[in-house]
Amino acid sequence: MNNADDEPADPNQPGRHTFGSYKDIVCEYGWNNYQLESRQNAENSSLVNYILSKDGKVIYEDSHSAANFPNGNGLKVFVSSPNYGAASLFHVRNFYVEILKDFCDEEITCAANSICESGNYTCTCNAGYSGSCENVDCLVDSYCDDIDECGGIVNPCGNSTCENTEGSYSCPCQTGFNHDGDNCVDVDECDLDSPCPDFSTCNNIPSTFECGCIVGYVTPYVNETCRGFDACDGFECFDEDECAFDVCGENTICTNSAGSYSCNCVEGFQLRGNECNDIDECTPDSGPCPDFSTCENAVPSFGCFCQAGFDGGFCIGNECTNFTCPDIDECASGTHLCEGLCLNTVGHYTCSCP
Ligand SMILES: [Ca+2]
Ligand SMILES: [Ca+2]
Ligand SMILES: [Ca+2]
Ligand SMILES: [Ca+2]
Repeated sequence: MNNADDEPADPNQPGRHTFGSYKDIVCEYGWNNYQLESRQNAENSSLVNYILSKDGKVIYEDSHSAANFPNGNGLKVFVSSPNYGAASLFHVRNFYVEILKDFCDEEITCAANSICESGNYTCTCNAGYSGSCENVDCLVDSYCDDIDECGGIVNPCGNSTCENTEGSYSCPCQTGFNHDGDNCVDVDECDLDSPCPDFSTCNNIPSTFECGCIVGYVTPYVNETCRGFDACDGFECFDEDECAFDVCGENTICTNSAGSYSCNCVEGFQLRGNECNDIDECTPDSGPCPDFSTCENAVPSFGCFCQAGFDGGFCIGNECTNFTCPDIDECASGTHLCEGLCLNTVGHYTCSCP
């Protein structure tokens, strides 16, 4: 059957084009990159069919086998002839080829998270997504799902945490670490923020930092140190009153000061080594005691005792300032034992006959 009277295939029109001497134009798709041409064989008058590229290059010629048709690349070849495969092209009547125009200009609805690629006639999943969308058929019931990059054996984040996100993933560092390229390195909070209060030191440690009072200062906190911003919020260091404790030892006076304290010996004691020992005021000689008295050391302090024949008695410590031991005039006081004349002397007296 010859359909020569049919409307000839216009290679510049969208359509479905039939090979051979039959033309079955159904305008559905675009005619864009290829042309169809039928030429008569000079020897036997048979028709030879060609698919030509736009620049005239023969892509398909005189084939009885649809398997040789260049499916893909915008061509879809269909064979519906019951005589397909016969020797003569005349018997191959209902070959037709659909040539798609710009794929993405069609009313193409690609799956969510995919993009239409005109040159490949596909919808391709966006980066970070994968799914069933690999060819034209993907338009129906296709999908592009987020790739869980963190779910594989290899951690794309190296030594840091992998966090899957929609369409991508991230590699957040743990708290207290910052990115340095691909690595997570500890943040030196002490260097950046001075997060510790007065009278404390800041110690940077992996993932956090620690505040501790300097020597001489204490905190009312249960722990002597705090760790991290939350725990150190409100952390304070106060001067320690060391004198509230027996830090100086015996015979001392403790004096508290900001960040420290001092120990002094009480009066009558002096520091020897780390101890306050009694001062032996009577060494050397008689020490602070006046003439005609005997010095006796005591703990603390000392005493001056007037010798026999001298008045004044005794004094203890500070009482001995200006203390004297005056001679007793036994002759005048009548305490002498002379039967004759009495002659007073320093510290005693003498008797003589009248
Ligand atoms: Ca992801
Ligand atoms: Ca740190
Ligand atoms: Ca103190
Ligand atoms: Ca003494």
